[in-house]
Amino acid sequence: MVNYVPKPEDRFTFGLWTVGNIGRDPFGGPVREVISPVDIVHLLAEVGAYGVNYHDNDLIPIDASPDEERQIIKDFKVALNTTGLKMPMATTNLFTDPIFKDGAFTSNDPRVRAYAYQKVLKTIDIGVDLGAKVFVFWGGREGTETDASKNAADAVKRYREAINFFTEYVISQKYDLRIALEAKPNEPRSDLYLPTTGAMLGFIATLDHPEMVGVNPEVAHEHMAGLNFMHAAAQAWDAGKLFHIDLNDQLFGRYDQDFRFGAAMIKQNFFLVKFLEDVGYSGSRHFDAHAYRTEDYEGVKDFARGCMRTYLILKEKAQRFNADPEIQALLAEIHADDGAFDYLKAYSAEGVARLRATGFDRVGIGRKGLNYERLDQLTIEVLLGVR
Ligand code: GCO
Ligand code: MN
Ligand code: MN
Repeated sequence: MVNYVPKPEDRFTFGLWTVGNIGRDPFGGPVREVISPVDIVHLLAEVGAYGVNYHDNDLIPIDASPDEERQIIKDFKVALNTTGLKMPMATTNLFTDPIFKDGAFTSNDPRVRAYAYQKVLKTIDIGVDLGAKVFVFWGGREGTETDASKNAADAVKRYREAINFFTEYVISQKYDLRIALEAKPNEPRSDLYLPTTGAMLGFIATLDHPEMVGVNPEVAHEHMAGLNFMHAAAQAWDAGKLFHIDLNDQLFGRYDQDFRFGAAMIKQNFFLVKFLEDVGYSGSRHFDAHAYRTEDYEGVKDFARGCMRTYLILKEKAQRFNADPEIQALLAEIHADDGAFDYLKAYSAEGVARLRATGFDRVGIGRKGLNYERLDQLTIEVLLGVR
């Protein structure tokens, strides 16, 4: 811990597409050469990651022949076995190929929707074979530029039919696989459907097998919408739906930055790590980010090591916060509760009568200072390393 060395129990994972990102952006071409999935696995092992996740086409080119596909999977398995890396999550690329330019499950064209289903079924089979326990759906192109093109309620209906189809498939195959839905407000479409983790949680409740479906919230995506990511993760946790998490960083209101974890908004990320550690989240801590475009592959390793190291530093800061006597004394005061109103935790007619008969010192309670300035300053001092 003192050296912030990643351990298997930290469950730090990276996508093939993260450290394998070649630095293309809308204004410029690649700045790094493509490296093979096998090389990526070795790079991740070198920096101390626990696992690697993938999209079907990060591993197998969309037009690979069956022979090529078999060879690629074989080589990948050898790399996993040699390095001991796990492959806990798989996902389908339903956004890069031009066929998906108007979405996959929400496309107006039934052929596109059917092709997307076919692609997902295949990725589920291969993913399970490689060891995946979580299957992520990120609807990269499920959205619009013009709402003249689609009915937004139909789009949600189509998305629901798709997820219901896949949960039935997983059940029929007796796979040990859970589904995690990832929200994003925009980019690459002008507006994406089901734009926030909260929207996803509402949607899950309408599915045929809600128990098999949770969320994969991403720091950057809630930040793009100007939302408090930790609150979204906490709501998902409360609902028993935090199946996976995409860690990275991002300033509010910007393009999809996908920065190194902790690179931009350290205080938010501190409260996130503290939350995950306090509640005992035990799933993958997946870094869905990529190195700055300025970097070569040594810089990519710095990036990957930095994600994990910052997480572990923030974890230690959370322990420090939890052990700080002054902070804990303030919290004890703030959270004081003598149980006098426990009768309101469940409704009863008797409770209502009792409540009606109770007098409150409204002015006195409203006048009392809460010491949150002091508490926040102490938090900042823990973060800045002076406590
Ligand atoms: C993004 C998304 C993706 C997904 C990935 C796995 O903004 O590009 O976060 O990286 O997480 O497709 O579903
Ligand atoms: Mn993202
Ligand atoms: Mn993501």
